[in-house]
Amino acid sequence: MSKRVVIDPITRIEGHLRIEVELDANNVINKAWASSTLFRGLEIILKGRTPYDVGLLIQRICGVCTSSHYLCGTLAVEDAINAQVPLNAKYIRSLILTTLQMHDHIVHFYILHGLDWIDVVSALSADPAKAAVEAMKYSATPMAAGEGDLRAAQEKVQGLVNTGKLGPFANAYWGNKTYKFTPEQNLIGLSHYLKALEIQRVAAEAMAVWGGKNPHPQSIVVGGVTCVRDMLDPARLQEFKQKYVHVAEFIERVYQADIKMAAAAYAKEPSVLGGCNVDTFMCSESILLNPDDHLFESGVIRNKDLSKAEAIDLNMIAEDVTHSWYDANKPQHPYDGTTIPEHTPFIERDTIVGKRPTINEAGKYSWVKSPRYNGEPVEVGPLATMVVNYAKGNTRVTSIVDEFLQQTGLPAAALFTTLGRTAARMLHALTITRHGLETFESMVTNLNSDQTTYIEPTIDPNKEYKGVGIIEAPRGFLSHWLRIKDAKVENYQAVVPTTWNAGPIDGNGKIGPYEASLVGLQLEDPKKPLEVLRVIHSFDPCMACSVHVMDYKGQSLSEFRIPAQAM
Ligand code: NFE
Ligand code: MG
Repeated sequence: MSKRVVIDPITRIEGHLRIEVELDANNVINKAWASSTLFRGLEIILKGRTPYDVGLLIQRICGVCTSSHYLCGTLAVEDAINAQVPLNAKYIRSLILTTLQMHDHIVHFYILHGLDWIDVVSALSADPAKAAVEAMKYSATPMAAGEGDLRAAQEKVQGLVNTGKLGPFANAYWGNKTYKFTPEQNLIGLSHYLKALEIQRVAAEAMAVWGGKNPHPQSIVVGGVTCVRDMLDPARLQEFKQKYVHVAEFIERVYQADIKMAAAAYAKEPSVLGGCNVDTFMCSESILLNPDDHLFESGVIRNKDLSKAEAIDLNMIAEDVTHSWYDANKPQHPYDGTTIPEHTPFIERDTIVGKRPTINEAGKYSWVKSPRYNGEPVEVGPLATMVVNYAKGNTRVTSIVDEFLQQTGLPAAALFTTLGRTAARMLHALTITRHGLETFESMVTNLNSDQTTYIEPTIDPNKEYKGVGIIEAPRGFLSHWLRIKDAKVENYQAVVPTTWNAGPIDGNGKIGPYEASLVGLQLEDPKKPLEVLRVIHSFDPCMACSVHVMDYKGQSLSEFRIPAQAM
């Protein structure tokens, strides 16, 4: 008889995500459903607003990919009205994205995903001297991994254990058999987790040099940027560079080393060697290095074929809401997309912990829509960027990926796994880290002869416009689609990376990346489904911000329902 397991909330992500799986007699997942349980309606809020405010309003979609929606919304307006943007502004925007990617990937691997790989309890029994020797295997210049550093990290966490208040380390599935690091490797990972808390702050500060603050920078406007004084101040330029180099060192010496350690320790762990069951991958162009060159090219690959990539045809994008809590009778291209909430309840059924409300998979079950490309589900994110650029023969990518595969002894096919997805994010960060300063140098050179940062745009109230903004956010391909009428926003649709990956089944019965990634996964213990968390976390989910309040035992204290028309 099949068994139903409900995991809600999935923690260490942004927002609300519920996963339900059905297990066979051997605890192998044969079906999985992903549900986002919070409606927000930012697209509706924009209607009737001036296009000049789009960026500032739409950036509130998210506090994690802090500047993605700000920039993407601004680009959509600029595309619509054909605004000219000076080269200096393009460089600044690119630098903001570069530091966002570095920040986001570090926070993801260490704070959100790391404890799926690192068993903190095991780290407490490690020998710090032995661990320091172990760390030398994965980096010629380890950081926060000397014997003294490791002993200090161990004592810090042991101190938490002694007080009985585990803080961020409470309520995890410690001791699960699919943890594969030795105690010494776990201690290295734990020390780097603590170091990452410090480094992510530096990355946020680097972004704030140009953005004014973080999260949610303020310096991007339709037609350019406003951080003129910072760009022209040698002290600010140097401050940025120093912070950048500080973070880059962590990515080179720590993040890279830990992923190599994980690739070695987890090379035979079945639960991380699947988890990639959608065949199409897509990414956009990103990171402007000079007027003629982006670090990453855009494209699509199909059938996991690393030998060829196609150009993206934006007309092939449509969002299906057959199983999403919206009203629409056919897939919609985002220029004409609607956001009409239509919520339906969960249904009671047996689960492994008794009768519970569960997803009604025959009906609607998620606030996430299901974007499709030419009718196919698509995985987006750093893995997509790396494999599309690998297929295109982008030598900045092939050199880094080939070096990693050669050093770890993994075949290229291993990229299409949970382990590969987690490794690809590090490789993405590493590629950016090694090239991001080229953008900075191009800007400094350009400033010698051109100090333009803004060209005033115009919007004709008697004209209708439409435009799209596309960028590569940390979680992947992001597009914002806009129509303008009477100099106001007429329609707005954001098709977000997590929407591509987390959407429910579509009207043709095709399942999206999250749900597909879980099928075939075997669980050691259905009541401690660490394997599910590890697979889902490898996508770096970002749902929406929370409105529920929980007490420390996980009891729901209250629930707030906001009618859609009030948003
Ligand atoms: Ni809210 Fe985001 C990124 C965007 S969502 S984190 O990256 O766009 O997938
Ligand atoms: Mg949307």
